Order: sequence, then C-alpha cells, then structure tokens
Amino acid sequence: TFVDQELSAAELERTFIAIKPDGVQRGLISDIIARFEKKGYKLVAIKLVHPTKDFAEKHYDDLKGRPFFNGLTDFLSSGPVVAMVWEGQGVIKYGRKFIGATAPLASEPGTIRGDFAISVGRNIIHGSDGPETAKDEIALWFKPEEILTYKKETDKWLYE
Ligand code: IDP
Ligand code: MG
Repeated sequence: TFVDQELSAAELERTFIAIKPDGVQRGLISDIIARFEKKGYKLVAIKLVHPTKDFAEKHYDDLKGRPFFNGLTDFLSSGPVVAMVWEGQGVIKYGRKFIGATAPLASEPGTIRGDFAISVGRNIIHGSDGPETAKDEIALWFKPEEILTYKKETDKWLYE
C-alpha cells in the first residue's frame, strides 16, 4: 500500500523558508505557515532564531557588494526570525511562487509578499531560489538532527 512505499526523491525535495523580523513583528507567522501547510507541504524543521550580523552576512553572502547589503544584514539580524525547512514535491519552485516577486508591489495578489508587504526591504519572507541554495541554506541554518523525517497519514491523499 502507499503508506509502506518509500517516498520518492521528488517528494523529499526540501527548501529553506524564513519569516524575517518584520513578518514576526507584524504577527504573520501563522498566516505564512498556514499557506505552506494547507498546500500539503510538510514542515520538517522549525525554530525561532535571532541571527547575528555575521550570520546574516553568511546567509546573504551572494549579495555582498550590493548597495543594500549592509542594511539588509542589519535588518535580518535585528530580531527573531522563524527558520523552517519545508518538504514536498516541487517545494523549492512552488515556495518561490507562494512568496511572489522580490518587490512586493510587483508581486501578484494572492502571493505572500503581494498580500502582506509593500517595500522591498521589508518583504517579510525568504525562500531558497534553487536546489543548490536550498541545500546550502538548510545546512547553514540547521544541524542535521534538527531536521525530522516522518510520515503523515495525509501523504496518501496528496501523492498518487
Ligand atoms: P529574494 O528574497 O526575492 O530572493 P534577493 O534578490 O535574493 O531577493 O534579495 C534578498 C533580499 O534583499 C530581498 O528579499 C530584499 O529584502 C532585499 N533586497 C533586494 N533588492 C533590494 C533593493 O534593491 N533594495 C533594498 N533591499 C533589497
Ligand atoms: Mg534570494
């Protein structure tokens, strides 16, 4: 039966999602989590972290040298962040669709940034932009033992 099957590699795809300090302060944690949860994605790791400036610079390493880098890393390290790993088929790409465009005013209504944010420097959520960054970001934010593998009864209603 399905429940005894091993999950396929696609179903085990994982992405790193973070609710930035503005999303936490504005009380948007549950709205954001609900969207991933209701889609059918599986939460496999979660913690509240207050990143240091140094850690924020590591996270945004690829943006070093951009004019907004200092403000961005100051902001990410300004308060608690909800760090998560979500798992499921297509979760990296679909997670980005859920989030919307980098600039909230360019994000469609129905997306997280489209519905809840206005300015690019306060766009409330981060999501990995591809398989390589997902792998690197998960490894940066989580120890392997903090990421759980488990079955949900609903898996069989989500995947055929
Ligand atoms: P992403 O979060 O949609 O992947 P990136 O280009 O990776 O966008 O940039 C990371 C973060 O840096 C953005 O989410 C946004 O908060 C901030 N950012 C990007 N471009 C600008 C800008 O032009 N001004 C201010 N902040 C920016
Ligand atoms: Mg990015």
